[in-house]
Amino acid sequence: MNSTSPKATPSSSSAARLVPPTTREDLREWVDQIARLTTPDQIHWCDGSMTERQELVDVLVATETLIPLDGELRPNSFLARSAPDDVARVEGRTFICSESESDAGPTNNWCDPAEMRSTLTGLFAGSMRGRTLYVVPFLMGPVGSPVTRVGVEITDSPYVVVSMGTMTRMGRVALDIIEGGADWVQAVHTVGAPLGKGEVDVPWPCNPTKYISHFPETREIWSYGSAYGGNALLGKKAFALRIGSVIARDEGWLAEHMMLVRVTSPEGQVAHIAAAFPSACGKTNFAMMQPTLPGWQVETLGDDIAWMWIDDNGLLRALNPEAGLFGVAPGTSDSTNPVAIQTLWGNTVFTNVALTDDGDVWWEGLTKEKPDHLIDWTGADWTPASKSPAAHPNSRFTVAMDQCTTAASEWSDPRGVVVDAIVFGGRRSDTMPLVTEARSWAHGVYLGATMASERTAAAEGTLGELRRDPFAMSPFTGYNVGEHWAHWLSIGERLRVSGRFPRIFHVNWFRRGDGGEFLWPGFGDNVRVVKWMMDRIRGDIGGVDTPVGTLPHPSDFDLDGLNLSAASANAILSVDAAEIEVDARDSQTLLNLVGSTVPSEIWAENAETIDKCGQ
Ligand code: GTP
Ligand code: SPV
Ligand code: MN
Repeated sequence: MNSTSPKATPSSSSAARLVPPTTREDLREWVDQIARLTTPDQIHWCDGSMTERQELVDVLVATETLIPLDGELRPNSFLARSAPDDVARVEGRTFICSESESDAGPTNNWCDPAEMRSTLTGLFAGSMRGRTLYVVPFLMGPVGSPVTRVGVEITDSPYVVVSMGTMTRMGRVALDIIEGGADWVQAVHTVGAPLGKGEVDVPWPCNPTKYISHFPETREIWSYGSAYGGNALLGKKAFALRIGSVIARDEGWLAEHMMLVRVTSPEGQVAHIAAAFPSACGKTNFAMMQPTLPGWQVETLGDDIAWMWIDDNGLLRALNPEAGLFGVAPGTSDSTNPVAIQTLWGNTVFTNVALTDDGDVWWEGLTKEKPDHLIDWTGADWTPASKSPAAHPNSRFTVAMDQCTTAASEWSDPRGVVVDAIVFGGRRSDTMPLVTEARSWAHGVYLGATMASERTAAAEGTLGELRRDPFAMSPFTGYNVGEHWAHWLSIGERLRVSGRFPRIFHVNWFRRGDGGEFLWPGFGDNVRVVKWMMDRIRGDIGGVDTPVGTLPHPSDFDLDGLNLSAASANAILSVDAAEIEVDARDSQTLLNLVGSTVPSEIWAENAETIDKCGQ
């Protein structure tokens, strides 16, 4: 169908939007082409206004996709319950369709682009029947930044539109930039659930068949069958990381899975820290940290993605391209993350958490006492005697960054901030110490390349299984992982000009004792690690040279007031050379898999690590 068909005029207010609000023929032609393929009943060009958001929310409430929460307890907030088989990113169904298989590299699923196009054309044909096709123009990054990019997502899910309205700068603001001549990334999404005439919709339409496909050469994204998170909110992982990393490689900057904060010490020392942890491993918590040490302040700039570039003075700068938070709910509480709890006071969409009897939300870890009765994330009655969790382990909240009570005013500054420290970290029960500083930029790149973490519920897979997750980007690098490492090394070469290198650290909040308990209190006490980093950046203190880098000298590390046994402190603040050697040799499995694209510097760092273990 085409957008001017009379059948496509459901009401006067939507009709107004049938006239494409752009003079860009290429954009109109693309939307027409997708509409001809997917045959929606109508087309809605999103302007990003509050009126539009309200109209969409009304639609979502009518289809019971959004359940309004109690207006006093959680104003203007909603609960969404997904289909039980659409609860997280699907890495096994995520494809990088580069012309050549070697460009995707051995850690991505590759598919020949022609073959994928043919599969997708078959799946997308008629896929929006009975639905509205929404055209969602959006920006990744604030207006005016050198790295800001434009995307247009076509979707048939109003839940996705509302979420994109929170997670990105969506609507007119992006269309104006396209109008001004900007290129945009094409992102096409369908839930894959066409509606027959008179057929009543389900609250969470989706399809058991799922494809999250990326075409790096043509900068296109095609997503089929899921409405959940990174599978469907295509500005996030698909654009800002997978396609973003390809653009960044080509243009000489970095698109990374990192949170971004500004830390101020009691003496007024300021540092900007970017940290890459795998999914559900503590980025949001770090980004909103409430330091337990007096006088310290952490301000939030971003919680999931950082785009970084070298400015005219040779400094590495970073900004958060998103405008909202899509954070993990379970484990979030007044004691672990009070800032998140404050931020979620209202205007929030919760997905797959539990519903309380008074119309509020609950998840595991929110309160010490479990409520006597809940409706769980599947819609079933739940009591503390129930065997399964009330909230899905990957349940999430979607809320505007503006509402974050610790957001730094610069969070949307197009100039970004100068990065003083880069932190890598994983969830490791053993081996890796609480903190170590890399010996050099190349050693830091090696630590990032070989980092490992135990699997979480943020993606499918065996929970707790240790996997290498280079730069916390394993599911997100849109090109050959070995080239990603080489790209990081080349950024280091370019930083030589100014000599202003961010320091590189590796942290592990997740060491466990023999009984499986966490040895380190974590959360607000992580400021103690940050304090050590700031002392190192200032150059005031030395450290202990070990095979994994420089560890704190125990006398330089602030453990005052912590109830930490000497044995625990020793376990997390030292390394066992034999364990590090085992780990370094285990990393060789990944290096061998990556093969010819592994930079020689990375093998050299691996050899040096093993060498030092023998000394
Ligand atoms: P994505 O949004 O999936 O990319 O994840 P994220 O890295 O932002 O994850 P988040 O900060 O939401 O981490 C979620 C999980 O990590 C929760 O289970 C937290 O309780 C746990 N967590 C975060 N920080 C700490 C810490 O310092 N110590 C411990 N033990 N757990 C932590
Ligand atoms: C992650 O899994 O790293 C997330 C959530 O940040 S999602 O957007 O679903 O990818
Ligand atoms: Mn993430």
